Amino acid sequence: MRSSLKDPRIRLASVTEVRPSPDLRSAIVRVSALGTDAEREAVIAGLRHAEGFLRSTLGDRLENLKNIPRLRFVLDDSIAYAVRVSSMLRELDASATPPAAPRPKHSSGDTGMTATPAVAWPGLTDVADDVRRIIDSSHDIVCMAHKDADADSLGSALAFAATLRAIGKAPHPVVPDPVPFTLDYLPGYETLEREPERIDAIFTFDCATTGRFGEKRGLLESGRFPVVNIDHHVSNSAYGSVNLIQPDASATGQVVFRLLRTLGLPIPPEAATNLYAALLTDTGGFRHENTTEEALRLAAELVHLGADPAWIALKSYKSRAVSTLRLEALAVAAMRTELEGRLVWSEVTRGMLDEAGASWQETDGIIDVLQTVDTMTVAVLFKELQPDVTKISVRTRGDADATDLCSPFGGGGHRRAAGAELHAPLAVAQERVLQLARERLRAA
Ligand SMILES: [Mn+2]
Repeated sequence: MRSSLKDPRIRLASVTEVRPSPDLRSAIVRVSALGTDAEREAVIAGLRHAEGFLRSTLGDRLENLKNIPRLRFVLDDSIAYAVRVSSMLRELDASATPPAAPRPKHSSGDTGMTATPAVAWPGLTDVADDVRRIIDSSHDIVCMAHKDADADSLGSALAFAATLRAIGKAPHPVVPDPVPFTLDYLPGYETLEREPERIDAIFTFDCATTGRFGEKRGLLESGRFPVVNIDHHVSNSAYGSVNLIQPDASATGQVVFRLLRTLGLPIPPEAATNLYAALLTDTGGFRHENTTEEALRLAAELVHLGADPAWIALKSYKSRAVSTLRLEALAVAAMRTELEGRLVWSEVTRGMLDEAGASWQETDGIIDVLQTVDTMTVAVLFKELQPDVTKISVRTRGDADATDLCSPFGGGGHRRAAGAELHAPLAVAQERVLQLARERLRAA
C-alpha cells in the first residue's frame, strides 16, 4: 500500500503496530519515522491525508468486516529514540574523549568487568514541559509501580499520587500482582487500586522495561494513554511517551523530587515520607555506594517537609515477621562459598518457604545478608519460584558488575544490584549462573 501512495512524505514511515478498538470501529496505527520533528509530523499529516485511500484499500482486503475501521495515526518514538542513542554511542566511541555526562563516582577506575554505557538521556529541563502538559491535560492519572514492588517504586508512585491529590487531580496508584503487603506502612498504601475505571495518563516509577509490569503490561503498551517513564536504571528501555531517566540519582524517589521541584508542585508530608522511604531503602539505609552528598541533603530536606526518619527506619528495617527471620536462617544455613569466599551463594526453595511459613515477599532481605560476607565479591541468591522458573538476585563489590551476570539471562539492574528470571529449574539455573560467575571471577 505504501508503494502505491505517491506522497513522498510517507516513504519515511514504517508501521510498528496496529491496534483495533474492541468494536473494530477504529484502530490506532503506530508509525515510526526518522528525521526532524517537523519531518516526522509531516509523515503523520501525509498518512492522515491518505486515510480515505488506505481505508478503501483495506476494505477490499477485509471482506468480512462490515465497517472499515477509522485510522488514527500516532508517532511511535521508540525506534527514533533507539537510533538517536546508538548514534550518540557511536560518536562517543569515535571521539574517545571522556563523555560529557558526569558518571557516578563509583564507576571510575573500572576494569574490564564493567561496560555501562554513558547514555546521554534527555535532561529534566528537556522533558519538564512535556510532563507539565500531560499533567495539565489529565484528570485521572495512574501512578504505576513495578511488579514485586520495593519501597523505591511504590514510595515514588504514592508520593507522586499525594502531590497530584494536593493539586486537585484524581491519582490512581496501581501495583501489578502480587500485592506488596510488606510495604503496607507507606502512606497512601490503602488507596492502591486494582483496575482504575478512568485513565487519562500513566506515570511509571522505577520500571526499566515493560516486562516489569506483569499483568498490567497490556495497559502500558496499549498506546491509548501517554506514558511518562520515571526511573534511574541505566538499562531503561525508554518505553514511555516521555522518558525521565536519571542514572545519577540514588533512587527513583530522588528523580521524583527533582521533577516536583522543577515543576513547582507541592510536596505534602505524605509525599515526603514516601520519598524518604524510597531513598532510605534504595541506598540500603544510607550504606550503599549510591549514598551521595545530594542523597543525604535530600534526606534532610524530606525530614524538613515532614518525614519521620526513626519511624520510617522502624517500618523499613525493624518490623520483620518471625517467619521472615526463620526463612533467612534457613537460607544462611544453606549458604555456600567458593573461590576463597569471593563467590557467595544460597537458595530459597519452595520447601524452605513452607518450612518457615513464609511467602515470596519475605525473601527480599536475604541477599543483603549474604553480601555482608567480608571476602565477598559476588553474591547470588537463587529463588525457586516455580519448578521451572528460577529468579536470581545478584550483589557485587569491587570491580564486579552485577548486570554482567544478569543481562545474559534477560535481566538487568545496577552495577551493584541486579536480578533476572530464568525459565529453568533451580539446579539448571544454578549451573548456568554459577558457571558464568566463576569464569568472571577467575578472569578478574
Ligand atoms: Mn530504585
